[in-house]
Amino acid sequence: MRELLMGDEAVALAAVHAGIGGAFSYPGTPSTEIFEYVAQQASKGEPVVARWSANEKVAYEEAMGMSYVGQRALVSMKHVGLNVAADPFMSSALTGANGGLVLAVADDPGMHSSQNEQDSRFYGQFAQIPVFEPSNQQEAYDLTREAFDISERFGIPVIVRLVTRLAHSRAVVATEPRAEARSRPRVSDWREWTLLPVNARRRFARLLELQPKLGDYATRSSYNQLRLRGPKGIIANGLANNYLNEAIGMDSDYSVLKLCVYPTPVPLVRELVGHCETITVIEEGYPFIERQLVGLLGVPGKRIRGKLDETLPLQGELTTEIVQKALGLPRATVAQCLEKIPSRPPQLCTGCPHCDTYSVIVEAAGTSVRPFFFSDIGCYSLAALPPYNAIDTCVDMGASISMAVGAAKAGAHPVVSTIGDSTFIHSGMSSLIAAAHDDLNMTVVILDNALVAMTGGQEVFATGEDLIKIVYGLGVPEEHIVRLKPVESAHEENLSLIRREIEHRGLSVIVSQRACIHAKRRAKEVPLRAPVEHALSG
Ligand SMILES: Cc1ncc(C[n+]2csc(CCOP(=O)(O)OP(=O)(O)O)c2C)c(N)n1
Ligand code: SF4
Repeated sequence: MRELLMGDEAVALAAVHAGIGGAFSYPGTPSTEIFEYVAQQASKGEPVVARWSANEKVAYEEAMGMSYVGQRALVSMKHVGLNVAADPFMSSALTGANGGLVLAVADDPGMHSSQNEQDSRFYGQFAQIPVFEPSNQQEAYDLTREAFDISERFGIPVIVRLVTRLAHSRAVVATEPRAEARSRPRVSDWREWTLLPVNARRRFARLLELQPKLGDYATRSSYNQLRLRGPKGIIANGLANNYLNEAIGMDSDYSVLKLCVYPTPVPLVRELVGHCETITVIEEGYPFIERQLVGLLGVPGKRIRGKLDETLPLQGELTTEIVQKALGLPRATVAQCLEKIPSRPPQLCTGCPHCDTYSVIVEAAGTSVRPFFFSDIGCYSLAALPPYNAIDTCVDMGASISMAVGAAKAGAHPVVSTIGDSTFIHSGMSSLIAAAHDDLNMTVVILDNALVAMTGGQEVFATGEDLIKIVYGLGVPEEHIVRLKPVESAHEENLSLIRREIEHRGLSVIVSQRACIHAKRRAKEVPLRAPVEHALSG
């Protein structure tokens, strides 16, 4: 079969065709569509479980559980999600995998919709497991299928790393017939998955013993391709190969190593370096290969060019034009035209409930003492901009409450934290327990818009009275759990209510309850598609 697929969809379909029992994820651009495509396949009758998880750590552990009992599992997330899942991820390299366990992680160079840039290849190296990095949608499909086989062959998890341009662009993909879903026998030795130090030492030794085999596998992989021609050498990773091919064409005299499977295939790198006088390393992401190549002292007699000597920029996405410039080739004119397009600042939708909530917070806060406004990641982060200017911090999911705890403990007042419902469930709840336990002098506003709006409107685990019950269950005094309806007609009432709770010398939680204006439309759509995609963070 041939299908027109986004990179994300190619990964999802490959996983379904590889016979996964389930897919687990927490939304985040540019990875969201991986899970949504699996969910779409499940709704068409594929025997696959697809359920959003409360956060990425939970998603990873759910996938581990499925692998442990012998079924194949896919877990997907955006790059910063892997920071949240890092704890089980790192230990899963020791437990290993039973049913194939594949982590699809989507990096966002250029920060199109993220709070930072990071390169997940380092996580693969850190955990000492294979990383597959497709250069196009066909490879996204093929390599994901191979990832499940390799995971089972070596008994370890495998990372499939995508980047935004690949995740969100489409190409025709030739697919293979679906494999029969097979369950592997249960793990017979309890010591494999029980990482008491005595077992963990043994499992770590096993992981170290695997390394030469993994290196050998990567060197032989047909996805790593070495083409020896002239004395000018190039190493390009994953998607960067597209920019390179566009810049130099297929018949150029450059010697090229196309790198898509890690651990780094050292013999191939050595062969290229031995053959060439200069090596230009073109990487989408950090200078990961380049650093390995240069080390502390460089390669005697060879010139290594790349991000470290500023031949290519250290920050942002690559483009064909950047690659052309790095190689001293004439620059295409397309980029010059694109540079002239004015940027459009993101905005909250007209009629958004967050607008009413923030206008009342700003008015209640007054002008004499500006509160310390701690906030979080979601559509509501846009309240950092005029006319609200009501956000002083936005760092990582869940940080608003924990940072407010730190500020309250330092004696600051007023301290106001704003957090969305999904972010609260993701990682705000655990911080609120401490605030409630010590009855800290701070005000938390939970923006309950009944869905995960910023990433396209996925469902939340708790909204309305269910959310109130969670807040109560975490120990917040009932008399300081306040419901607020963010509508213009209730403005005066809301104003006195927020003023009262900010003045209260203890913890208050105000739950602002009104659905996102896209909620009804979203409820009708299966599978879910994004009503808005903000350029701020997702
Ligand atoms: C660790 C991590 N995972 C996922 C994301 C992507 N992301 C950004 S905001 C957000 C949730 C926003 O939902 P909510 O808190 O309900 O606010 P809303 O957008 O609905 O206002 C997600 C999943 C992220 N930035 N960081
Ligand atoms: S998508 Fe919903 S929550 Fe986000 S800005 Fe628009 S109305 Fe507000």
